[in-house]
Amino acid sequence: MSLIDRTRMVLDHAVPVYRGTEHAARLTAVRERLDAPLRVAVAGRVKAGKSTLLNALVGERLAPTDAGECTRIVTWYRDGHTYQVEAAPKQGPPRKLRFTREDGVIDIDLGGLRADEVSRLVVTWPAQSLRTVTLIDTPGIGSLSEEASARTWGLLAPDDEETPADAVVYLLRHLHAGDVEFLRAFHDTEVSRPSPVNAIGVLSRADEIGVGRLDSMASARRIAARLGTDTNVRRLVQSVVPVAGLLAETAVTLTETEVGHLRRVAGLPVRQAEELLLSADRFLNSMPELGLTGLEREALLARFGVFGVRLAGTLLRREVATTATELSRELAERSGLNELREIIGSLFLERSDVLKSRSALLALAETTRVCARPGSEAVAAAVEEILASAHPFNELRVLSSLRAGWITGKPDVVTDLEHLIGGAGSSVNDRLRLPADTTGTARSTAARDALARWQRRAENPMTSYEMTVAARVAVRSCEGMLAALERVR
Ligand SMILES: Nc1nc2c(ncn2[C@@H]2O[C@H](COP(=O)(O)OP(=O)(O)OP(=O)(O)O)[C@@H](O)[C@H]2O)c(=O)[nH]1
Ligand SMILES: [Mg+2]
Repeated sequence: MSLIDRTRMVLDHAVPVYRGTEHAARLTAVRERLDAPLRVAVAGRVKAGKSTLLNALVGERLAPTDAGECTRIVTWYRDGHTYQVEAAPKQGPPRKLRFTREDGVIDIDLGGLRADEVSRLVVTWPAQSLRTVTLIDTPGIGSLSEEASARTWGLLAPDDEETPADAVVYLLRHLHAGDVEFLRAFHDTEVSRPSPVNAIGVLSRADEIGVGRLDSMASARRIAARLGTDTNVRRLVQSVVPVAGLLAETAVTLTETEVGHLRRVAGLPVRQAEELLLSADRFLNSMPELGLTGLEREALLARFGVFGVRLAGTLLRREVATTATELSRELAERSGLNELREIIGSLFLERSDVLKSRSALLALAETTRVCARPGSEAVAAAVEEILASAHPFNELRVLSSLRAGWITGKPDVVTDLEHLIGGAGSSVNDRLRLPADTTGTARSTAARDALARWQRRAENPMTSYEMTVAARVAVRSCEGMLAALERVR
């Protein structure tokens, strides 16, 4: 039986046990969540670019950026049939809120509620990108106000409540001591402690790293790679990718008017364009013959940043992109958005059943701990049994132990192990480190080789205890892959 089915079954047993208690509604919600999209929170320090990146992932400018009351409220963006915004006040029943939309940006009217009176907003929005994932925007952690930070903290590292997020995309502008502390608290859960299993790091506002120079993304990539090998970071997030969020958001919402304005910049000789873009100030105030008004220039800067204007201008001038559609595609690729999407796909979405089961079982374990009832002991034992024995959880535990440095070995052995257990994506080809289009005999041979290799390691008396335990898990992973390949044949 699959992990999610086992989880469903134990929840089905638990619901009647807690019927009539204050926990009943929560358990029903936990049960329903198993069939709903994965919940991914976007978190990070104040002004790290969270809302902007969320918009890029959705493909629409839904989340408010910059100022405004709503940036201080945890906001869910989920798919649905109608456009709707609902507030869950701390006191009283949920209520529908009015909203307007201008230039694609939505503006929510809190209807007299203060941000600190609202525990969360739920925006229901029909969008393809929200079919498989519900995105949660969170107030910045840090200096805005203690209360807003506390809300994000409560969402991601709850003590006695269900964890509303199954996974987190954590934005770092530069690594800050507060980030490490925050991620630690988030990962301080029972299944895997500390655990990088459900967190991805994003080096955000990547365009600003090279102060808007054309090679900014290359610099950001180097820094992200370095962060990704830092032991402190590795034990907290699975990998770190650089993303220029503003450019990503603009790329997926690009308008013909904007492209028209960019063509003016592209039409300049290279030297002049470079001079014009030496600083934001120059771009706004010099070269009246450019044919763009002050407002138009300001709008371009707000949407693209200096880096984006420079990059888009260059792409148009060199005819790497000639239409709005081509430009949008190029900018999305170069902003790092596609890479982030792929990583979210392979590390979160392909594994969503495991991550959802994990959240559900942790919530259930917590309920049985705080409230004993006739029958609750059996439920607790069943939960414990799944958490301790289900193969996907064993893989997650090995992954966290590897990342924490508790399992060590030669670098190529560690890399092999990390891939086999799904640390870089859970498809068979990701696990076997094969090109995405590999199929047939080449793939089954690779799986059999991996099985033989890890069986030898598991049985070798010279292998350390920790590595032996890990090797047994890898053997199970290989057997699972072979069985799956057998089924598709
Ligand atoms: N240059 C540049 N600016 C960005 C980027 N991402 C966001 N910004 C700008 O930074 C400001 C804050 O962006 P938000 O997306 O609101 O950041 P946030 O993390 O949601 O902020 P809070 O919710 O208030 O903590 C806005 O002015 C954005 O336009 C980026 O990748 N590059
Ligand atoms: Mg925000």
